Amino acid sequence: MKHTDCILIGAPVDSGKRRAGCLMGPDALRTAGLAEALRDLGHRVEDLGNLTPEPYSPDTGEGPLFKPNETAGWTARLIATAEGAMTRGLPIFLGGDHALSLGSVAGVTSHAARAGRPQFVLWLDAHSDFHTPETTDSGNLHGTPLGYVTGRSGFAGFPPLTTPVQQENICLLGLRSVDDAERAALEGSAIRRHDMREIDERGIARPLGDFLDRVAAENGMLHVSLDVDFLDPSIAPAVGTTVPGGATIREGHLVMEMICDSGLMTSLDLVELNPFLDNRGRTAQLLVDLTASALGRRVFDRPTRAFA
Ligand code: HAR
Ligand code: MN
Ligand code: MN
Ligand code: MN
Repeated sequence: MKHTDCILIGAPVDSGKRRAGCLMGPDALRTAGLAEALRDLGHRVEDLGNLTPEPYSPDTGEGPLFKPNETAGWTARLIATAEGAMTRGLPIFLGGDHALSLGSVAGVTSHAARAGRPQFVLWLDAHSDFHTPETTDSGNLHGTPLGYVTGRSGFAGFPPLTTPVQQENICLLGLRSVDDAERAALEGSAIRRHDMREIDERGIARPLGDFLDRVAAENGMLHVSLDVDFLDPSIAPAVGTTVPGGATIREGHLVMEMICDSGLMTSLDLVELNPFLDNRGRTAQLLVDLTASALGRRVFDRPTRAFA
């Protein structure tokens, strides 16, 4: 297992939805021992502490969107931070709600473009997060990161996107809550999408393996965005938007183990953890364990993709 320079970036973004608490996420992940778990695997770990948004004009509360200016300030800060971190190692963004991925994904994608490599995105989530400010019913911007990074219109006031992610380079895994406007837009797109029904029928290894093969074939960079609600709420209760019928502990670990075996992951988000809703830290601990699996923790070494 090759040793990696892991860069922990606290992003206590809490402006992407109305229920507060994700601002405590980065410190919960630290308390659960994220840095120690990665060091135990032989990696170097640097913790940049917690970011703040770039200056923004106060949100007035008027209009359909919740805190658009604050979220735009976070997006600008995260784009710049992601671009810088990518030159030094593997950034791990400690959320914070999923609005942080407007910035993390846009930033790593602009770095990939400069390096002349295609950016791929694996989205592990109950939701598709493909809204725009014009299609969202809730006004919650944590439902819009994939709309922003693919270059959909309606993001006035946000940093202009230098490089959109190509639709066919995005894979959604774990879907079980998709709004009508998102479904219509997804069906007209080249985004790969796998709902829980398909995972029940075919297993999670096949769609993931096919996607990882494509990333490898195109020498791509791979950003993994792990939303806590990808997991079933019975094992990961600390999230505001629980949807029953999610991934099991083993499905979560298998995804991370396959990502590790592929050697392809270049950046990672851990998002939507709301420690205020947790049960004795078990969700934070599970995220630490899943991250450890993605970076080499295992019971035995075995041939790559023996099961594919
Ligand atoms: N689609 C719904 C909305 O736009 C719910 C979005 C919830 N998103 C997250 N992250 N929790 O996936 O409001
Ligand atoms: Mn999400
Ligand atoms: Mn979600
Ligand atoms: Mn909605």
